Amino acid sequence: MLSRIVCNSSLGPSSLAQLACSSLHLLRHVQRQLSTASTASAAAAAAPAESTSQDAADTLEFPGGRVPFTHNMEFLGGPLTPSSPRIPCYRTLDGTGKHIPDAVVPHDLQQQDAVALYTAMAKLQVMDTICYDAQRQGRFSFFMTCAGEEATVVGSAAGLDPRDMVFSQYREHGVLLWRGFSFDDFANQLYGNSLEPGQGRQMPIHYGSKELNYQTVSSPLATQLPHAAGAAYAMKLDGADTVAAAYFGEGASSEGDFHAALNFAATLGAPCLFICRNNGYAISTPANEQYAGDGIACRGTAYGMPAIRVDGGDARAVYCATRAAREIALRDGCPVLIEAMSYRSGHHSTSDDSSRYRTREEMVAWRARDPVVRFRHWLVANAWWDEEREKQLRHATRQQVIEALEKASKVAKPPVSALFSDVYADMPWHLQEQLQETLQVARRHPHLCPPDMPVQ
Ligand SMILES: Cc1ncc(C[n+]2csc(CCOP(=O)(O)OP(=O)(O)O)c2C)c(N)n1
Ligand SMILES: [Mg+2]
Repeated sequence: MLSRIVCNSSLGPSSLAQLACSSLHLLRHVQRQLSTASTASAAAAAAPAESTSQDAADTLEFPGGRVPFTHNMEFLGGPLTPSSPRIPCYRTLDGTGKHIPDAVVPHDLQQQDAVALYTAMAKLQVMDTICYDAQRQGRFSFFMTCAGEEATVVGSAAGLDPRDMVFSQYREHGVLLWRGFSFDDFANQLYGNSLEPGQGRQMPIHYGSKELNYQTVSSPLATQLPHAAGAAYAMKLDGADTVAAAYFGEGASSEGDFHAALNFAATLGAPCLFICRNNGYAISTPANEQYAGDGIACRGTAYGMPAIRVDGGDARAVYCATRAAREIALRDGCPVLIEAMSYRSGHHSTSDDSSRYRTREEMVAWRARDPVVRFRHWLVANAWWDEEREKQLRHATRQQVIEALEKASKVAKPPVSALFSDVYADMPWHLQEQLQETLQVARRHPHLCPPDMPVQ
């Protein structure tokens, strides 16, 4: 059923009628084929050679399956219009957080898990707000929030197994928060101090954690996708019961690496979850200029993998879809594509001003659909959450984040020599020479180095 929905979506404006006609045509054709085949098989004993050539006259024998011939010259698909049919978007909570009575909820959240999921989303929101403001005050050089996408990121994280390897884009720090990355860990990375494993070699927000199975963020878009496909294939070869989870934006899906990754994963049967955050924008490029088809989910079918479109503002729906996708990937040995529809409520980054390319009305309308509030309404309706707990959580988180930033700001920066370390076990002679030269320049011109960076 799902693959049928996904296939249909690639059809054009008058496509429903076309689809009905071509489906009917196909059905009749298949019926004809079957009756031909049964007649042929009845005659097979007498004249096997003839039956084969009759069969071949009506179908194209191709590796992987028979392709039926048709006498109609039909093109599939075409440019979409606003009224073209679209792949439906799975959700379990309505826009106000009310349970939808006939929603399919195969893995419902029990109180403890639901509260944990909400807590992580609310903490993420508080941390994002404080870190955004801290960057604007000039405390560190760059920051990105995931405002508007908290349910997509934390809901999917909760649907994964902590052992699953995550390959993120950059707006998915909620997965780390869910897995136990502390505010200190975040703050140390943002300040690029000597306590962070990357030793300040990357820009802020390029988090990574070996312990939490989270590959370090890499700025060039979509490069994480082939890595994830490869890691998933390795898991399959090892007989592991884990998946690789690759996150990316709808903008990144225009990169060649996206297509290479999906095709490799599909043909190799690699248990990889491709989780697309379709948040409507790639910096200033709106989604309708990013692709001409029906979003990203339809591409899953094209590559031969199950795909689903889910309401990225419904944490419970994202959680259910991720758990189900994980089960399919491991059971059937195939990748699965999830397209989570949401909205980037914040600016692209601290270097962006989104009021230059989108209207205030649009932003206000989406902010009113805050996924954190929506999930909280469901919790409150279940009597699992109340105003007092909300106040305490936000207050305590605020204090913890501010303290973590304060502490991280006082930790020394990595030494200049960290520019050269951690590449080779034994530093080659030419790098040793360059290191000595760099140290001499830094000593001669101290103003070139940040004052808290040891020249050693
Ligand atoms: C290969 C490459 N091209 C361009 C960029 C510049 N760039 C950084 S983020 C971004 C937009 C990506 O949009 P999307 O994938 O939708 O993710 P979102 O920011 O919306 O979460 C662009 C174009 C880049 N980092 N890498
Ligand atoms: Mg985007």
